Amino acid sequence: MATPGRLRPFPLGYLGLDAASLTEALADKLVHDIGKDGTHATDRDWLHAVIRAVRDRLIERALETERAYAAAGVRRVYYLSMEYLLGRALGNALLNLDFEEETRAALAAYGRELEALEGLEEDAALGNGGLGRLAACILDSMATLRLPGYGYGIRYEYGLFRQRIENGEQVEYPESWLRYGNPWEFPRPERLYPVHFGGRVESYRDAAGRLRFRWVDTEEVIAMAYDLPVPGWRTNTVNTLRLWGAKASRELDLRAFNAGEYVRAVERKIESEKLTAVLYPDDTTERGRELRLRQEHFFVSATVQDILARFRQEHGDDLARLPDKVSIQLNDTHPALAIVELLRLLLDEHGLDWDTAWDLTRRTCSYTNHTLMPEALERWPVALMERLLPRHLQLIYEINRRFLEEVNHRHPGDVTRLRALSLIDEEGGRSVRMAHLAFVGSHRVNGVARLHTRLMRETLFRGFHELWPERIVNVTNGVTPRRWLHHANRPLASLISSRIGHGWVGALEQLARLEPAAEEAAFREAFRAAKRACKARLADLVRERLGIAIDPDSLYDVQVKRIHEYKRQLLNVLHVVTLYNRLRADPHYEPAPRTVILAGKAAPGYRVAKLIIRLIHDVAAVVNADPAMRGRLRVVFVPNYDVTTAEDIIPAADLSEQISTAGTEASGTGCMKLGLNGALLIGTLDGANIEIREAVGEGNVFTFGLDADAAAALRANGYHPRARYEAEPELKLALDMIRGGHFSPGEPDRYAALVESLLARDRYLVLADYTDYVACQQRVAEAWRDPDGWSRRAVLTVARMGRFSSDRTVRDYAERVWGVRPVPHE
Ligand code: 26Q
Repeated sequence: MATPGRLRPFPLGYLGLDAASLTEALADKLVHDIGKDGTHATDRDWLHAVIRAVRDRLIERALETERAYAAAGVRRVYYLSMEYLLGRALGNALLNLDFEEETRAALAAYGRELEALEGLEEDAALGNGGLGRLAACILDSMATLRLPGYGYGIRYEYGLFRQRIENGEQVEYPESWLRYGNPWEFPRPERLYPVHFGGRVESYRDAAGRLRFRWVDTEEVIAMAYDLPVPGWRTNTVNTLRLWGAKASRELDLRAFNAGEYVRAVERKIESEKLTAVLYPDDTTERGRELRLRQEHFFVSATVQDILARFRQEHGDDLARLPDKVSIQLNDTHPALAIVELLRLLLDEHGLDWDTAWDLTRRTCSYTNHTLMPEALERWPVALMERLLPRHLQLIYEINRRFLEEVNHRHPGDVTRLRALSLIDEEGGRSVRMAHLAFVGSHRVNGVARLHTRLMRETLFRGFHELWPERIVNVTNGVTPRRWLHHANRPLASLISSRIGHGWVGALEQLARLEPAAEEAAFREAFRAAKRACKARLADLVRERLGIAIDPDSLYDVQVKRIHEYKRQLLNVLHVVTLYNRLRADPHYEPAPRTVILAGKAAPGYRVAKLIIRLIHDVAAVVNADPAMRGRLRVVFVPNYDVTTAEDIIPAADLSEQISTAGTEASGTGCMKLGLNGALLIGTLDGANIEIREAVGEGNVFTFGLDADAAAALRANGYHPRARYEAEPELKLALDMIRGGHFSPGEPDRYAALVESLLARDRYLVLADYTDYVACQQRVAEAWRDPDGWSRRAVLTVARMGRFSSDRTVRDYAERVWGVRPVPHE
C-alpha cells in the first residue's frame, strides 16, 4: 500500500491517464487539497480527492478546448437554462475519459473501492424534471460532438427538495447539496458582473442630438461565475457549464456611524445574496413571484454581459457580426428576458439604432417551447415588471408596438387578432406574455416532438405561424446514451458491446445492428439475464429502503416522472385497483405477476398531486398486505426520485408507462431512457410516444386511448365522465372504493373530492381512456406470458432506439437552428 502522506516533487506525467499517475495524484490531492492523511481520511475525503484528480485532467482539456475555439474564431452556442438536472458526475467523467479501470486500481492501492465512493457523491438536482434533464443531456452531446457550446445557469444553493414519505404523504426537506463544498467547480471571483433592479428611466440627448435612455437609481447585485467541466465522450473536448451565484454589491459597503447601522448594512448584503438560494420547485404553475422574476433577470443579465465580453475580446466592437459569432438558445421562456437585455445593451450601452439592434437580437436568439398548456405559460404582471425592470418594460412596449403595427399592416383592422397576438395580455390585471416575447424575438422557435410542433403551429402560435411560416421547426428530444445506457446499465451495455462492438455509445444508430440478434434464442436468453440482474439489484434497493420484498421474476411495470394530473398517475392507480379486484374475485386468475413501481415528486403547493401520492400509498398498503394477492400484485412507491434513483429504476423496467392525455405531454424523455433499457412502451398517442412507436413498430408497443384530435373533439362536443362511470361496472367499483374509503378506512372521505372532480369534469379524460387502458394492460399480461416473444420485442425496441440519442437532437439544432459545426483539436 502506498503512503499518501509523503511529499515528493510532481513527476512528469502527473496528469496522465494511467493508474500510476493517479496513485500519485490521489496522495497529493488528499494531503494538499483536503488536508488529511491516509489514516484520518474518510470515504468522503477520498471521494473528493478522486474528483479533484479527475478535475485536474478535465481542466487541462477545457483550457485547450477554449483555445481551439478561440483560434478557430467560430460561432459559439450559448444554452441558457434556469435548470440543469445533472445528477452525479464522477462515474460519467470516468467513462468519458476511459479512466475507470485505472481509477479503480489506484484506489485499490489505498484499500478503497470506487463504487462505494461514487455512492457518496451528491446528486446535483438544479432542476425540476424533463426540461432540466434535457439541458444536461444536451450539454453532454454538445461536448461529445465537439461543438463550441456553453451552458449557462444558476448556482442554486438549494436544488430540488428532498422528498420523504411520512405516513404515506410527501414531506419536503431542503437539500443542501453544497454542504461539503462542490469539488468539481472552479469559482471565478474575478468573473463578476453587476446586475441592476428597480430605479427609473431617464431620457437625454446624445452628442449627435439623438434621444437616448438611461436606467438610474437602481439597486445592484453582483453575479459571480462558477464553472463546471463538461467532458465529451472519448474526445479531448471539455466544454464549460457556467453557473451564476449572487454576491452583495460593494455599493452596500456604506460607512456605518453606529453598530445598529453596521449590522443592518450586513443584513442587507445577506439579503441580496439570497437571490440564488433556492430553485423554484414547480414544473408548471408557480408564478407571479417577485424573487423568481429577479432570478430570471439576474441570470440573463450576467449571461448576456459575459457573452458580449467574450465576443468583444475576440472580435472587437463590430457588433454587426454578433449573429455570425453568437447563437443564444432559450430553454423555454424562463430566460426570455435575455432578448430584452441584449436589445437594451445594444441600444443604451453601445448606441446602436433600434432597427439594427433589434435585427441583431432576433438573428442571435432562438427559443424552445416545452408546453402548450395555458396555465403553464409564463406571464408576468406589468406592475411587477414596471417596478423591478422599468427599462425592460419600456422596451417590451416598443417591441410590441412595432410588432402589432406589422400585424395590422397585414390584417388591417383585425382587432381580435391584435388582441390575441399582443405581448401584453389585457385581461384580468395586465401581464406580459413571455411566450409571445420569446417568439417575436427569435429567428427560430422549436417544439420538442413532431406532434407538439404541429400543435404549436395549429394552436398556441397559430397567428405567429401565419405571419412567419419558416420560424417554427421541430427538434425531437433525445437522451444521452452515455449516462442512460452505458453508465446506468452495465449488464445490458456489455451484452450489446459484445455483439456489435462499442461504437454505439458515441453513435447510437449503430444499435440497429442488434436487430438480427432479436431472432436468436441465445441472445434473447442473455438479454433476459442482463435484465434479471438489474431487476434483482432494484429489488435489493427496495428491500433496504422500504422493507418491501419484490419478486425479480414479476413484470416490473414502471411509471416514473413528476406527479401531475395530465400525466395521469391516477389512470395507473385505477388499473391497479381493477386488477386487485379481479384477483380477489378469482383466486385462480393468473394474468402475470406484476410489480407496479411509481416514483416522482409533486410540487409542494400542488394539492391534488400530493393527494395522488397519498392515494398511491394507501392503495399499496392494502394491496401489499392482502394475502389473497399471493405475489400476483405488488405496488411500490420509491421516494425521492432524482437522477440517481432513475439510474437505479430505469434499467430494471419491463414496461414503460407513458399515459398522458394525448396533446398534453410536449415530448417526454423518460420514454426514451426506458426504451433504450429494453422496456416495452404502454402509451397514448402523445408526445414522443408517436415517434417511438413509428421507430420500433406498431406491433412492439402497446397503444391505447384517444389521440390528440379525438381528445380535442370529445371536449368540444361535450364530455360526460359520469356517464362513463355509470356504464362501466369495474370503473364504477374502483372509483366507489376510493371514494368510500376502502383504502383510507381511518378517514373515509379522504378522496371524496378527488373522485367527485373526476365525475364532474375530469379535465384529463381519465375516465374516457380507462376501458381501453385496462384492455391494453390485459394484452400486456398476455404478451408477458410468452417470455421469448417479450424479449424479442424488447431487443427490437433497444435496437430501434438509435434516433432518440441527444446526439441526434444536438445535430438537428446545429443544422436547423444554430448553424455551427464541430471544432476538432488534439
Ligand atoms: C416557471 C415559472 C416559475 C417557476 C417555475 C417554472 C417552471 C419550471 C420548470 C415551469 C416549467 C418547468 C419544467 C417544465 C418541463 O420539464 N417540461 C418538460 O420538458 C421536457 C423536455 O422538453 C418534455 O419532454 C416534457 O414533455 C415537458 O413536460
